[in-house]
Amino acid sequence: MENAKMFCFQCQEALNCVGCTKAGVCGKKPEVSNMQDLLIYVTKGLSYVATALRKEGKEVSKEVGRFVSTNLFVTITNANFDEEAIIDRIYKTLDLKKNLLGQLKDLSKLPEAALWDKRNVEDMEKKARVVGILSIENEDIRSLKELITYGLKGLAAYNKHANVLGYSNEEIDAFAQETLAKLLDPAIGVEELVALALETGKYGVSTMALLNDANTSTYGKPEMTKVNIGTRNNPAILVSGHDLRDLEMLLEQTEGTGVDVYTHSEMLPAHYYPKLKKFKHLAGNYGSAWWKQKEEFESFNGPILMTTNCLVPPKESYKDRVYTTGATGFPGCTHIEPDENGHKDFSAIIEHAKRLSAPTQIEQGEIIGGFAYDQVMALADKVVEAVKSGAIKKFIVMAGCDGRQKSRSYYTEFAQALPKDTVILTAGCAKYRYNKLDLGDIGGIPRVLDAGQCNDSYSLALIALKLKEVFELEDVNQLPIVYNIAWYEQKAVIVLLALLYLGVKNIHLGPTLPAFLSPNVAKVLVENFGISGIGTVEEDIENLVKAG
Ligand code: FSO
Ligand code: SF4
Repeated sequence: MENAKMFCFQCQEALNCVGCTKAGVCGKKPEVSNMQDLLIYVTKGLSYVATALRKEGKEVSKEVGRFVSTNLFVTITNANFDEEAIIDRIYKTLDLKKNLLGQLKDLSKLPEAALWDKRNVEDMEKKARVVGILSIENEDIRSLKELITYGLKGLAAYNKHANVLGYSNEEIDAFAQETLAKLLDPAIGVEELVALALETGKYGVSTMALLNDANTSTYGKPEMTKVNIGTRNNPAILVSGHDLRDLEMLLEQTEGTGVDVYTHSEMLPAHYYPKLKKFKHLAGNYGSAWWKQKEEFESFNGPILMTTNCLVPPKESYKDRVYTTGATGFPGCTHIEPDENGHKDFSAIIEHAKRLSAPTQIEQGEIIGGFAYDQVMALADKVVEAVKSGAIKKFIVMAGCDGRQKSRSYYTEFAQALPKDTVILTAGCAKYRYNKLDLGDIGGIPRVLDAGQCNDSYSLALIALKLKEVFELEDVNQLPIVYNIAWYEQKAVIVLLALLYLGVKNIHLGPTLPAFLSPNVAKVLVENFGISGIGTVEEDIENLVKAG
């Protein structure tokens, strides 16, 4: 790695399952990757100072929590490719830290990250080269510190979505900052880090619960909904990412303008919420998972609003139609900032849509979803009866992410090969591998139950805990539920840590195990939690589904 221009191994597509060293497989350039490393470093410094202030009994404002969350979110895979935007966040972080340092009584024993403050790009580049992932020599410590950092990135993303809806939790913010501060400690050991990883999972559960609360209180409880996947004849805007508040503001501003709005990828579950689906011009869902966007954004014809990841570097042919907001960014694409009240003005994108043609239809029909906790509980009698009668023999949790690697066809083949007395519980963009297959239903219960976005994996965990109660079992692992989870980026890491914290064992994780797991750390996960990779479809159907 001596001559590497960058090093990143945070996602499932890390080059050769080792790490990206020249440019990211995702399209992230070395300068961006390095500045993201520096942003994480200064965010740890800021978190250290905030934690020290709390220890002195002083109050740390909510703003610090929001700031830390946004910084972490900006560095998530496929969120922000704009070096200038990242440098700007570094400056702002240094300003905020300076301000907090001024309130701190005891300035002795502060780590370098808490004091470092250089604002010229040359110094920043130099520093960025020495604070990256490989600056930690011991591979097990590095592995655990990165596992926790990635978990915190996922947690931050969910926290941010809750924050924009007016929901926050001081304990979650304080935990994230305290943990980031601990990661600066060169003496922290393996045992402490393993415990911290699990604690991160615990806070992952709280954050997903907070977001669930924010979403359902604001938009109502998701309900069974059929979503149109064809198109209408009006000009339209495509909304991708996960931020429901952005979608809501856009729906309000497009109402009565003659411009339709379509969801894309992880925005699909917006249709399941009563207060969002009531908008008549929310016309349907266009396309599939994030990685197909190069073709789908082309044929959509209208402007696209990226509210969060996953953004793929846009082709020149449609780049002028891509708008970013929130944590996302791409050089040359228009970025929409909120005003001081969080309101975003989407008039430019709406006017842009009016000048363009309606989307080209690429498919027709409907998909069904909205099976989050409350909807499944409304069907509980049916579900319990089907399990008792043997009509449903097993539930397979196939939540997580989709990705571009060919090996992911495993998930489509696995879904197709499942016996007809099984039901898939899904959430996240992983669903696109099988949500358009005609897998039928069991006594009116669809064989693919989509709970929603990746964070709605929380709902799947709640369903499992409820079934444990109904069937009077002692352990959630005694249920006829198996876990075959596909991961891609860091939100899947917090979902995984959350499931481990909830006591779920024997999770199969694919299509490959994370590059950031050292052999020893992988061993800990195998021995303590029974985590394993995937095999062939035939082997896995035999071992996971038919056995036991
Ligand atoms: Fe997918 Fe991307 Fe939702 Fe991720 S669109 S891959 S885990 O951002 O967050 O499921
Ligand atoms: Fe490579 Fe993934 Fe990092 Fe992008 S996010 S540089 S693909 S490891």
